[in-house]
Amino acid sequence: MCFIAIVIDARYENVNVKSDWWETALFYQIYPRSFVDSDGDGIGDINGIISRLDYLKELGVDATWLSPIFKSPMYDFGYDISDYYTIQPEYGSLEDFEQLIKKANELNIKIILDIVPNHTSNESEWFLKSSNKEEYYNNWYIWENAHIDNYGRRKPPNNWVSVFRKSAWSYMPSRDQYYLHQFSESEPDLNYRNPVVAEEMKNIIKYWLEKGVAGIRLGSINYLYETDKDVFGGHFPDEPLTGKSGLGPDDYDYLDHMYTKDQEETYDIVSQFREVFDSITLRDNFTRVMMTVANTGIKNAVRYYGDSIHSGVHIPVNNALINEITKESDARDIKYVIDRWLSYKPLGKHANWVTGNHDTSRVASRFRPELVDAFNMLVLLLPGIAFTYMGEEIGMVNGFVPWVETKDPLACNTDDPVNFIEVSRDPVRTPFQWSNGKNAGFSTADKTWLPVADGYESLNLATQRSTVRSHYQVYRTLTNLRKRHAFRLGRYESLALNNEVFAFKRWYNDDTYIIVMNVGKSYQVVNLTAFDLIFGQLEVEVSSVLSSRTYSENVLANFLDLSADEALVLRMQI
Ligand SMILES: *[C@@H]1O[C@H](CO)[C@@H](O)[C@H](O)[C@H]1NC(C)=O
Ligand SMILES: *[C@@H]1O[C@H](CO)[C@@H](O)[C@H](O)[C@H]1NC(C)=O
Ligand SMILES: CC(=O)N[C@H]1CO[C@H](CO)[C@@H](O)[C@@H]1O
Ligand SMILES: [Ca+2]
Ligand SMILES: [Ca+2]
Repeated sequence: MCFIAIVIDARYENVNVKSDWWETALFYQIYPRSFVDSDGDGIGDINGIISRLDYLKELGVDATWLSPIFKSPMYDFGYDISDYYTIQPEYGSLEDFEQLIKKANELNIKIILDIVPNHTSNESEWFLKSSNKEEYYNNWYIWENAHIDNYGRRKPPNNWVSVFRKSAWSYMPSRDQYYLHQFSESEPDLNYRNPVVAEEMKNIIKYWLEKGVAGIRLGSINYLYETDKDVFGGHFPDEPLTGKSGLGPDDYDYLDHMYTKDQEETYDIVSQFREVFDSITLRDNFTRVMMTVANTGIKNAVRYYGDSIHSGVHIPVNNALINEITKESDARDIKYVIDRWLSYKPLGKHANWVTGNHDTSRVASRFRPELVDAFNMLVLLLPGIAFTYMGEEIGMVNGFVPWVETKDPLACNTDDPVNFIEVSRDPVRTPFQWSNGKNAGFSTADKTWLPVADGYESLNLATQRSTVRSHYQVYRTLTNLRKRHAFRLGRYESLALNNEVFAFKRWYNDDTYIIVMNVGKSYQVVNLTAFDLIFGQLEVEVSSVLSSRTYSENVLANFLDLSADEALVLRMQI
């Protein structure tokens, strides 16, 4: 539902602006398995989340999205759903979930669910019935006959490779056919060319929206369709090779995925799903937010905002800071990647920023622990919507999970006890570090599902809460600052002041801020008067943990020296 922004008074203190709840919201991602374990079985759960809602409130988050909590055999830790209408028993019951919504509502925190539309679990009833060719379910998945080679041997139908490596096809004896799985073998792709499947997914979305969730995240949306095989005489064609060096036929990047990603039909099904959100939004006069994730080129990515033909989604998750900013990136790269999203995004739509999730090396490990505050400043103070993956507010680092304890199917698929570490997602899923107590305060169990990361004795919430200067304190100050008009509604301008120093300006009427971050490893001196109307002195609002500067100290606009990794939020003196 659209609300029109009405600016009544020019002075920022008195401005009365209506914007819908999600347009500048802060979304906090909880990976439920690793957040809080309430019953001592070593696995996080819903009652655990309920017990820490006050923490989310204190942090200043508006909404939390939960990685999947539905029934699952957990080969891919919940992204392989076997029953979309049931909560995974080890996480709790439907009553527990209803309690979560109720308690969250009391604190005005919104709950968002993560529903996986591309595939089910291989142990879902739908798949088992389809495997047995039960009439109604026969056509719910992508079944293909084997390719019989010159020696009469049974081979997969074509060369398609799964995102998790190796053939995207697995053989099912009961049908004497192969099924397609773009991800793990335990995640057979649904067949969206069967209208019944699309209808069922709409029912699932409706079911959870009716339960009171404020929105739903639909991941891997650009994998929903494969090419139409009827166009190719009834056979799915091979994908062409990318020619990238150092790769073999088991590697995902070996092929150019022109037939298995970003198909035109995706945008139509997205607008059909959107109608479900809109009908409930309209009825209740409360916007239910649709988020999608598509790791794809920028032009495809922004198509999810919608166009004149298709209504799009509220939040097409922008993974650019995850996928394109690396240890090697400098200030110019950061500016470029941010500008690109803002340039391609349709005018009047809302940007969003993400630096972490349950699949991505943590900021402290991907870059340096010293840059944690700088990246939190980026995410929280850039224009639009912000996402934080749990633990980034205290600068958690990747844990160490040895081969024998490795759980992630992506890592197990490497069959490589040495190099698995390069792809394993377990290190970013280790338990939240609440305190220096047993299992970092996550659980009373003797063994937790993944080991707690080393160093939790000093890196934990309790310690950071009781310290004056900590990532947590910086984060809280930023979430408060974020409520000001300059950040919620203000304009944006950015500069790479030199190769190492990225800075941006946010302003609303006469309230003006400069956020400046030295992402390099050496001392730098910059001149902020390169920004229009920045001069004289600025006051420090927030400084990174290792900065020598403190709140309300003044700095000179035309001569600002920054130590390596130093990041500041400065306010222009009026
Ligand atoms: C589902 O897939 C997993 C992982 O590949 C496998 O271990 C399991 O046996 C499969 N289940 C069925 C019912 O085929
Ligand atoms: C809908 O909700 C908005 C914001 O909560 C409120 O301002 C508006 O008056 C409501 N409209 C109707 C028709 O109830
Ligand atoms: C970011 C995200 O949602 N990643 C998930 C995408 O889907 C695969 C397959 O289900 C999961 O393994 C990822 O965790
Ligand atoms: Ca538990
Ligand atoms: Ca698919």
